[in-house]
Amino acid sequence: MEQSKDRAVMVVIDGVKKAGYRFPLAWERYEAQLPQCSFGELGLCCRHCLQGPCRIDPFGDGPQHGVCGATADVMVARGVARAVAAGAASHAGHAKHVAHTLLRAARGEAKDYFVKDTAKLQAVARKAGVATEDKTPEAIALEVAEKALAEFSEREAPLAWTLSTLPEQRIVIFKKLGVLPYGVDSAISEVMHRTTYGVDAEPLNILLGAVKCAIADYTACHIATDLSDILFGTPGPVSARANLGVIKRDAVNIALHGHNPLLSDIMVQVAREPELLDRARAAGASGGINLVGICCTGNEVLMRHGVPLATSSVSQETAILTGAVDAMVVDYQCVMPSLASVAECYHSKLITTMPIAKIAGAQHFQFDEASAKETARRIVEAAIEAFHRRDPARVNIPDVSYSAVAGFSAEAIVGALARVSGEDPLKPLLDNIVSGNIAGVCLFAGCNTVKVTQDANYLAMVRELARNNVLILCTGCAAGTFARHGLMRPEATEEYAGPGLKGVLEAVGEVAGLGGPLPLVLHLGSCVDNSRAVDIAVAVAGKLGVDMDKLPVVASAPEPVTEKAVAIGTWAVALGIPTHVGVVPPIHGSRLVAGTLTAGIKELFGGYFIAESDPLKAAQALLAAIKERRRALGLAA
Ligand code: NFS
Ligand code: SF4
Repeated sequence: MEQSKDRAVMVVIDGVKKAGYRFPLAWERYEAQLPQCSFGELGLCCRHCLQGPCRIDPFGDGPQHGVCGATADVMVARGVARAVAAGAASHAGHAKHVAHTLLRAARGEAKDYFVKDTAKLQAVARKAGVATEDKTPEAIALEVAEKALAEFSEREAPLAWTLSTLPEQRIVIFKKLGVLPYGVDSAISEVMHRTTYGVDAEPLNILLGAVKCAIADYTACHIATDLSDILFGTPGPVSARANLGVIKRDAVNIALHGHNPLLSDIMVQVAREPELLDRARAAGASGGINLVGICCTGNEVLMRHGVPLATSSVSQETAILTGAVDAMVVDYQCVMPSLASVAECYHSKLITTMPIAKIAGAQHFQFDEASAKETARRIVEAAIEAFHRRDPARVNIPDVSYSAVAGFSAEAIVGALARVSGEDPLKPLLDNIVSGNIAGVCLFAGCNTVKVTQDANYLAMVRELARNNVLILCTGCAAGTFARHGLMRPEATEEYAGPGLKGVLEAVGEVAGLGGPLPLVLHLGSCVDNSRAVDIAVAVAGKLGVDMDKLPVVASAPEPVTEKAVAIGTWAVALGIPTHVGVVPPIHGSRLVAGTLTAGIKELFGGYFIAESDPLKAAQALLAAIKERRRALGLAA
């Protein structure tokens, strides 16, 4: 199988092959794993106690129960629930990290952080129920941070961020089904409890536990987005470039990889300091210091500072293989441990920064918010030092990069629409949905995987949906894909949008002063910023006076990898959204679980999973879901 549809990625892979270097990359390591274990693929393997591992024979000839008596249904449901819990734990860790930093900033204990966006602070305070009259921004921020942190442990009441960001009808459904979380961390912990040896053995009950945890995950994502905006600013449209061609031969290149803006935003601030720039130039880097982003932290700095995006998840190793990345700085999540060995073959430094995410072979610079800039400066110095050792003969930077317009936060979208229809900004969006110029909305989210030729599913699906006048939103590595392929440009609108959609994107782009149409896909940010998509959907639902499961809104993770993607997909379904996954998670060992997630769950929440590996069939399924909803709303389909 071809590794990637991304020309730049292929140039780099071919380059190292031709040069005779031997690096097994993710794709080769995957091949070495084949055939992967079918018990695992089906979800029919359990290791939750020391009597295991237990496996169930999918053909019915061998054992049908684990040692404790767990059935296939129980095993598969427990597997799904634990994946959701792990994903939620990641988002919760990220969100708490931001909340603690906001708290420390408000107390004056983290001098490099401060309230940057007071309007967002006010808005979030309102949501969180924090009074703001006669208070300084710091005093408000302190209370908001405390409120946020209080969302994590078990409380007596449902969570402020869940209640204040979702429609009332959804909350009623959640309450009725017992899936309204009373604490983010406690919901995660509850899944671990109920899926351990000898606890919950009712598969549908376990799945409801997974849904509850997924709603907690949504809440954590929203907190992460809100508090990051307070500290670093709410994104607005910004132009940048994307793909490996943004790495510069004549500059000290530092790749920012991972997730949290706490580190990467500070890196951006420090890399602009004249003293460090002088040192880079003195070292022979006439182009100064060039920061590039990878994965979600790349999205964070792309949408707030226009930092170019180098590449995304599955191709992260190729950044180092250009031979011109002097340092790659990582925090946590989606960072392949293999980066250490790839970096070792070059002059590149892999720098870890978080106490919970060290990598053998990497250099560790402990990051503490109290001394953030100091650490960031030391990292830049280390990169300059590595630049001295770069071997120009091994540099192979593909000449591929596209311009991209990013940073469409909910606020930015409403702001752009307000220029069309001041007093009632959502009206043009609604009018165009009603008239059918916009058939519906699809949010693309999630990763790139070795199991699909990188980007292939995204590209096939987005063209098909856009041609059919579906408005496209994107986050995470989905956004990375579209940016790397030039689909986040106005030119892509001209090329791929159906006539109705094109007209809308042109009209809004003109009025919003972009000097051309809005890009074909609207970049909402990182994976936690899927919460921004929810904000938009909730506002539209409110305006239409319906719950979210009535909206012609769908979601897709065509190339998912992580447990975070499983958590996000699950909450999207719980919020009433038909959600496609292009790599089928290990659920097919249980007809009951697979059937519930792809069909039965619709009766409870309105949303459901569409598991389809063929991108064109997937696009058709999403279009059918959009049409079904349009008809139910009495709109022409
Ligand atoms: Ni989302 Fe971001 Fe990318 Fe997937 Fe990983 S970077 S949090 S999980 S791989 S989209
Ligand atoms: Fe086997 Fe049950 Fe233990 Fe799982 S929990 S390993 S099925 S005995």
